[in-house]
Amino acid sequence: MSEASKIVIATHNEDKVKEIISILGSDDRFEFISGVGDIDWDEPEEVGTTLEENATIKAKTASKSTGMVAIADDTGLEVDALDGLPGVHSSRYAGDDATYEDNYRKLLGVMVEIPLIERSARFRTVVSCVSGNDNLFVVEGVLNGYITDEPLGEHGFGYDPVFLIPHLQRTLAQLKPDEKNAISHRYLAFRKALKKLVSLYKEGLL
Ligand code: ITT
Repeated sequence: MSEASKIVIATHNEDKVKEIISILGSDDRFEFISGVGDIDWDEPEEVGTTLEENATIKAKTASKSTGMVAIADDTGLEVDALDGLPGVHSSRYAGDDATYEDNYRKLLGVMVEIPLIERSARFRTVVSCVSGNDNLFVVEGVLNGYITDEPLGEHGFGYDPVFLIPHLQRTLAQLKPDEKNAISHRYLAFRKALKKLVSLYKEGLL
């Protein structure tokens, strides 16, 4: 049996790493290395104007500084009533040092006059996989929902307490980690990514 391919998960966000590792599961063909703690790599500036550009910037930075294949996601919350904001600005919506709570409180404040029926939104995750300067693939996952008028639930992270899944009538933060990871935007994107990795592996390209 050939050696496992080492793949760096290029994020500095520990909450994301936990979800990604759990979604990817264990596979003898790959050794996934956490971008938080396991290796040293530069924090790239996310100067792109799209999720795809930013995911690729993160993956390229990690791949170049480690010499390994790297996989990164960039995720944004797109609110229809706000023309897709906060989108690529999701992590800094309430300012450079904003906490998760600062960001969702700002969102609730901005949307205070908007009725529930008009509060549709989606999480979009774009995953980019890079080897050195070569982009191997880009895939995405989307989860549709609504923005609540108050935070509910204590699981998850980021905007999860204000993101309602209509058919469950619960926010993402009211779902246990396994429940979120079975339906989420990140799940949908990383399962597609895993299929692509398996194909590349079988072709001997990893
Ligand atoms: P890295 O760039 O190091 O990967 P980040 O926190 O900046 O970490 P993203 O750009 O992908 O990660 O995500 C932007 C923000 O969107 C993130 O800080 C959260 O506030 C929010 N977010 C991302 N994924 C989320 C999720 O699954 N549930 C709720 N909020 C999420």
